Amino acid sequence: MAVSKLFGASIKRRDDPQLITGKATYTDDVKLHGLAYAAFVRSPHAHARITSVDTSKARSQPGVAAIYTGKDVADKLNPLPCAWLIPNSDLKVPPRPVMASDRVRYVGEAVAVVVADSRYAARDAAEAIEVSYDPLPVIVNQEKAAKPGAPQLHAEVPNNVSFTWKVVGGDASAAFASADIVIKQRFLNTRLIPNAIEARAATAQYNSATGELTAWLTTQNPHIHRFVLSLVLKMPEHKIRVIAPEVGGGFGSKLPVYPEDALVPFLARELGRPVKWAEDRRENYVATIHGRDHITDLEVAAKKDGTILALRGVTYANMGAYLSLAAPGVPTILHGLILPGCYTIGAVDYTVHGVLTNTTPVDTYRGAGRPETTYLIERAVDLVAHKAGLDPVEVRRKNFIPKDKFPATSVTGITYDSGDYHPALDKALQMVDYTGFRRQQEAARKQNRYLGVGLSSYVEICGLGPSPVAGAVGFQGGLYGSAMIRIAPTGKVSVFIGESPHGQGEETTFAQVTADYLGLPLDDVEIISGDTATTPMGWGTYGSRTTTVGTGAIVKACDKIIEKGKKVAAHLLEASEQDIAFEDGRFFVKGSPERVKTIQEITLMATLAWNLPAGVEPGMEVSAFYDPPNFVYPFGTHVCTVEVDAETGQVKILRYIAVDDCGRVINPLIVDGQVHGGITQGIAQTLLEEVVYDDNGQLLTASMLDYAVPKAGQMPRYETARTVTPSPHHPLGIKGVGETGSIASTVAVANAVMDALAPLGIAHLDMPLTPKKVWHAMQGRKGGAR
Ligand code: MCN
Repeated sequence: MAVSKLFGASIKRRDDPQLITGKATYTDDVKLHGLAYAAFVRSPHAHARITSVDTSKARSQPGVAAIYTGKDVADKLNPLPCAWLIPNSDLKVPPRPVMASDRVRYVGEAVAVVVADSRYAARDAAEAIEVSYDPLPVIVNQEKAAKPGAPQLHAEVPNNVSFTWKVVGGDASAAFASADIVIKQRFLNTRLIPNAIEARAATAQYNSATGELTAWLTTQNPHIHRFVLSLVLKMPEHKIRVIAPEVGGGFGSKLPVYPEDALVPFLARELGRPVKWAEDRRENYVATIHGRDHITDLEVAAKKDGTILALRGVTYANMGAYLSLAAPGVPTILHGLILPGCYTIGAVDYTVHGVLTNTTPVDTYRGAGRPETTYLIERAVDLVAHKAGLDPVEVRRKNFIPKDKFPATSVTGITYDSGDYHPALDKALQMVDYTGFRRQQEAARKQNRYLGVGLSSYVEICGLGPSPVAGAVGFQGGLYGSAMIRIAPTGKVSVFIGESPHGQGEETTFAQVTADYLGLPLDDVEIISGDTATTPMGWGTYGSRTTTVGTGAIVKACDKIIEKGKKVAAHLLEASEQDIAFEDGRFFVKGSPERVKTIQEITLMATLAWNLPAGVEPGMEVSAFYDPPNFVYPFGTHVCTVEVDAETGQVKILRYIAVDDCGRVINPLIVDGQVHGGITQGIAQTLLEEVVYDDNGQLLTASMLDYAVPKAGQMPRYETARTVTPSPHHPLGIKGVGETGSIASTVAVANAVMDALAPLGIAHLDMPLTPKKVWHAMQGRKGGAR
């Protein structure tokens, strides 16, 4: 079936006008009669015993409707589950109560909640609650937390190690024994705070007559939230409706089910009154998940000619104080399995320790595990090049998995569906004028100016499904896509999807695919998502999966419509079904194009059901589920050029070029937008952002004044291009793109800075590459000090 007219067109996102004119409805905009407001009391200690909670003063404050402490809810609510139970890892999941009752384990953990008639009354009363704490020793560093004698967080997790996961393939020892070059390097992957424009919120209403609960939540996956809420609230799932209105940006941080997501519905049920809570920014920084935070010791074995033989390493992944919903899968399945990157590497021996510390829980942040991998492997490639005296381009070329080897199974056991890495690299080099830049760099060095060029050739694993693999790797859910298509009698189409886009643009791209496939005008197709009462079961928007699994389901549903339409058309046109063709929204008799019925006419006849062939049901409504046969593996090369100022250590990005391959592209404008956003997040990690805790577990970067969120003026102009290698197993050849920018960019910039500093003998600096850090590193080095 042709999808060629709207598919590939740069159509502006349909949801933008309402988003940018203040007309969209966010969770905090939901207004309900009799609404009460919740405010949380949060622990100021990173680790302490709760000795008493005195709510008496708060209870007498004006407007207070109710107060609940951790103890009050302990029997009424189940603990929050962890839903990625990675096998063969000795995983220990400590219980995570929705509110702490006897012990707090990170600053920001909720201890009590007040419900009052206004936000302000709730806040004031929360401040009047007196909690006494008996402080306990604190540990924030994951490597130290795993050492004997460290403060212990949970009785169920000895030594704070919640899992140890290994991926081993090939013979790493033999490879290291035969290597000409062995590189050992420690890499710190900074902890980050996801900064959605809107923080989290929850609004809930309980109908005691019907026993039905409606929860408006800032969620990327309403069906997962409903599933988990039924467990935590001890309520039947069909009595819970979860609605995700506009969520104000998620970036992975709105995937987990949080304590407040359960508590606010609980409060509405208890009080028989609707309740709302909206996080403020300081609360957001401690109560919403953080991302990344790895300490890795990596060894690389290579030959003199740049051939990479093996990788060996150990990572300590900081999980925070509890295992958040999907957290164990991030530094393991989504990180370790893709460690060889784009390269034919014969051996990997890699261990990940997931360690609990007195910090905010860490979970999925854009790229989730894969930016950490790309950072390791692409830094490693540059270090090999450096040591072997080779150009980093040559080392990449030498080790790329050749085009004719796809589908290629890596030594870590995953099968890359397709790939053709050289053209993306060639295009990036040509766009940046690599040889020209090297000449410029040479000339600049003679004047003590530090120019650098950094490459990042990445491959990533996304389009998350298939479901049997999800089960095999311990993910406690399915990973298929779903679509229900309903055509109204007048030919207008509603497509209900199980995924829940929240800024990625599928309202537009999915309409493009459906309209193209069914030969309908774009404006006649509407995409509906984000409400468990109206949409089919789906597993949410994350892991750049929405488009691959979602369009897979849409295409299947469209095929069912066409199949039914052919039966009705054959009957009405008095032809046999085999003789009916469908093209461009028209059913016609092959060879007699004048004997024709439009899809609108067929839909009307199917809906009226006056004259249907035997065995055909009335209506034009179908649903389909699509479970992909494999993941998809987008790839590309990003290249960045920088100048480092020797006087100040300031890194200036001169050019940033992204050549991505996400298979066939539905909407180039939207794909560019996704790439731009991801690159910005990646560059910010390299140059600006860093979560800092002190040794007492106090978050020092607890506001936007202290945490360096990137600003538009700090970012360069992005130059984007693409190669197209369709996914061989996806019906439309699509691969995901929502995270590629964040996966590729961090290390492109880091490599560029290290390339600039190479004449000073600096091989590696950890992120963030702040002026202070860079300037200090340059001091005392040949030509570096001024
Ligand atoms: N697309 C396309 N052609 C392709 C691939 C994708 O036209 N070959 C389009 C899609 O149809 C969609 C967009 O590009 O409009 C991204 O699609 P996809 O790659 O399927 O990614 P998801 O929709 O699953 O989005 C998830 C991804 C993730 S994991 C994070 S985190 C993230 C991101 O998307 N969070 C975002 N982008 C975000 N963008 C916004 N505005 N807000 C967030 O919270």
